[in-house]
Amino acid sequence: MKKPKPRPSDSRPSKKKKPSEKTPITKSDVARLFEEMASVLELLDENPFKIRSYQNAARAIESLPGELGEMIDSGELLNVKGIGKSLFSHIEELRNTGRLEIYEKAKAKIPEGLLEMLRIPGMGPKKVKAVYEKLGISDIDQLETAANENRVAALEGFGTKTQVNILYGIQNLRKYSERHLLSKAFTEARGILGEISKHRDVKRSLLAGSLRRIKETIKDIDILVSAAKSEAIMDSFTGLSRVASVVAKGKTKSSVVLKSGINADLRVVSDKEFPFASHYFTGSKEHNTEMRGRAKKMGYKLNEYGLFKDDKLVACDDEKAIFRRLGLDYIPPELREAQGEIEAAEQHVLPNLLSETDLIGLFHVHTTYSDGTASVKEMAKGAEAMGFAYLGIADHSRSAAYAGGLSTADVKKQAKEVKEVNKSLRGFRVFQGIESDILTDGSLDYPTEILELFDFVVVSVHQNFGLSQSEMTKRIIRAIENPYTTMLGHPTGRLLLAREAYKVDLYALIDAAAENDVVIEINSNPHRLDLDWRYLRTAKEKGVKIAICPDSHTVEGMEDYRYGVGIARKGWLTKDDVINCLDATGIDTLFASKRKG
Ligand code: DGT
Ligand code: CA
Ligand code: ZN
Repeated sequence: MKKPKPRPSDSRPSKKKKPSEKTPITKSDVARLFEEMASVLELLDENPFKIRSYQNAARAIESLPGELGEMIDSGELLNVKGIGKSLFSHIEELRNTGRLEIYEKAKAKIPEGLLEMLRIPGMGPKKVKAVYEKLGISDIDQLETAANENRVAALEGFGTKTQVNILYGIQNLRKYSERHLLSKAFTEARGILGEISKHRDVKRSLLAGSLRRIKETIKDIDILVSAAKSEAIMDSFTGLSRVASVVAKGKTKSSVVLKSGINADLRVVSDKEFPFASHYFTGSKEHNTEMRGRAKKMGYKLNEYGLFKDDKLVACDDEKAIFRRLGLDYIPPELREAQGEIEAAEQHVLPNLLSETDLIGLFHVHTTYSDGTASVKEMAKGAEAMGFAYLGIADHSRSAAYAGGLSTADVKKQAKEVKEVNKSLRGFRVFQGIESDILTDGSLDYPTEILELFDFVVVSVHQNFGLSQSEMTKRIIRAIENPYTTMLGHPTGRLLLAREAYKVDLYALIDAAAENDVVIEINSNPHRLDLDWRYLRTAKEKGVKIAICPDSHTVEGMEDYRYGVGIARKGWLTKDDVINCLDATGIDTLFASKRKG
């Protein structure tokens, strides 16, 4: 790689990477690292054969069946095409030490900003090299400036369209790296709260902010505690083992960056202030603004320190008391989004929100018949152990070859197995469903005589995401109209912070679902949370029923239903809106009515 002439802005210090915690190595970790190694070597103008060998190895490892660790120990990995002795020893090194020396060395030879540019969709090593060598661009900020100045389009192999895509990609990257999945933030936040709330000075404690409101993605963790004195609490917070660096440490507020990359704030207030602070820091900002406006109209002043009348504090023991003072029913945190919750609370018409204990069963889980890791019986027993009375399995259909979709023979074999499991597990019921791909023309993935064997049919889009909005909408509506369709799976296909939703008219899908008695799922996998909560009230108003679906591929993954319940609550749903609250007999009736059309 040729060094470009330095530009004045090149002197900016590069950000240091945070150390990451050691976890067992997975196939995708190794594949990702080999892919990155290939890119680094390409940036360094290394031998193309060497580059290719890393790329091939990455692909080979990604598609390996079985446990990587076992294959290393048995040496079986050496028999895999594309994994020679030296790559094998790299994988061993990675597993044993958590790092790969030659990768670290190669990486050290190039500016860190070049590697970051590789994360922009469409910016492969060739393009990164071109902007570096020809324009002297060595990080994302410089690339953005150059693209805005129209200097990138002029490069050979780029053009205006690429330049626009680069700018769009940079925007997305920024948006995504600023936020975190709800599940990841929750895991961290609960861990911190668990430790902090044990502190002897702490009276009350709470996770506030977007986490408490169950937003699908989270910018930062807001923790609030009440205590008479804060120093020792702040010391233990900033000294937690999950803390990577301390941004600020004060008497009332401290901010840290966690090793996981998430920022966390801790605020300590007096116990008298706690209810007001908890309301304020739960937000949302928009809800707070409306509340403050209402208070003002009623002759009060409301802020994070209290509710005041003529500058005198109106004492409130908890949030409920604040709402009551302002003539409102208690508004659950999930609803505090300025979506009409204050009016509803005033008129005493807030919904009686769904709770986790209302659920009697779950739908849409995968088994070893397709890409799940547990058998029908293991999944059923897992659900039973979690307190459920039934489980609707739904493996992938035959077109989903990448996920081991079921052939018609598999379907019949599984039907037998489901029958046996139902006989052996008394008082528990397995429903045999299928997650049928919606083919490009909107038809389902099996002929009628197979479709009618299932208790229920979930229909989902898994390929051909690039259709126009009207084509995609037509395609999915056709699937909804299929008389065998029971349920629409992950209606937008989005992967939070990773893949945009495909273009589709969700209101038209909701109308079609209402007309055809098709249930819509809340895919409760924290990467999806799809249908989005913002559409749930429309669905409910149109009479569409909702199913909480963990879409899990493991027994433990079924626990994700809790996120689905959170999202359902956020969408104002009650137990009457959610089919998981029917007992097995109710589900039988619902599914049977569908099959008769
Ligand atoms: P995010 O972006 O996922 O962190 O979302 P939040 O809602 O957690 O936002 P954050 O962390 O900036 O602030 C926490 C809460 O504090 C927010 O929900 C409402 C309250 N808050 C923060 N800034 C303001 C403000 O300028 N005005 C009002 N009324 N409330 C605020
Ligand atoms: Ca926050
Ligand atoms: Zn799916």
